[in-house]
Amino acid sequence: MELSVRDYARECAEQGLRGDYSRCRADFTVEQSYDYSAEEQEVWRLLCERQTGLTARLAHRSYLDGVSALGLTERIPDFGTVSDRLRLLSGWEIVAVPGLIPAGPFFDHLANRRFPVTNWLRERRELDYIVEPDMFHDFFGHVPILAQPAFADFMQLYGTKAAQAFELGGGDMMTRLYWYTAEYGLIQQPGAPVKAFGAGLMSSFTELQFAVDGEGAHHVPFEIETVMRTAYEIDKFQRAYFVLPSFEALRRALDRSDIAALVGRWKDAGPLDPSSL
Ligand code: HBI
Ligand code: FE
Repeated sequence: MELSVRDYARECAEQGLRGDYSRCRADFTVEQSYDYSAEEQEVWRLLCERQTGLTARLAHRSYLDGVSALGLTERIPDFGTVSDRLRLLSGWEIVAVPGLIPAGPFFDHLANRRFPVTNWLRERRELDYIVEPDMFHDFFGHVPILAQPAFADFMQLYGTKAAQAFELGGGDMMTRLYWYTAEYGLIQQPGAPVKAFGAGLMSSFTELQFAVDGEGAHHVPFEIETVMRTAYEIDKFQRAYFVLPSFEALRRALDRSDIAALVGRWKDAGPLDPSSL
């Protein structure tokens, strides 16, 4: 049984999560009321200014194209405007949410080409690190690459297959796939050194630099079954980064995977140590 919005709101408040879940609809979306303070706009500008200094060199071309096409860096973006542009580019749209939402509704949004974007922004003292996803992580990290057609298809397919995998007890395996691609993925770009595209990297000043060309960053060729078996850590730099040959390869790998068979084979096995790959 899915949690009701009210039960989830109470749980989030008890756990000290920051979002206001009191105005959620049944699918956990809210209105974006565009009434950000001058301080919030300034924090947004600072975050974007600092991060675009890095992404120009370290991010994949498709990510950079997405940022320019969607117009994200001048001020806090308007959700409706970004949705209109994204719809034309890849058939995706964004919806506003108060923060983390339960896995079921999250996958349902993805399966319908809607990306949930958190409607509140971190504070000035949190420029470097924040535990929960905020608007900067979601907008600057996740949204630009949704304009890339093969990645856009992968994310929709992920929503569909994740729902199925969770029911079979393969939740951890699907979460690892998301973690090592949508959050911390690296990719080859023809004629260039390895680039980044994952949202956890795009929204991190320190880990983006470490992951792409840091001394000691461990790059492993992408292989979907290995990725789904590899443990990860949430509050340290990753001990392995998987490198895609192309976005099309990612889409194809998930499309061709028999998720039920993979889950059956590995769900009860202990995870692989990322340092050992
Ligand atoms: N909710 N807003 C939001 N953003 C996420 O990335 C997210 C979520 N709920 C569940 C969830 N992610 C996880 O289940 C995925 O990491 C697989
Ligand atoms: Fe994220």
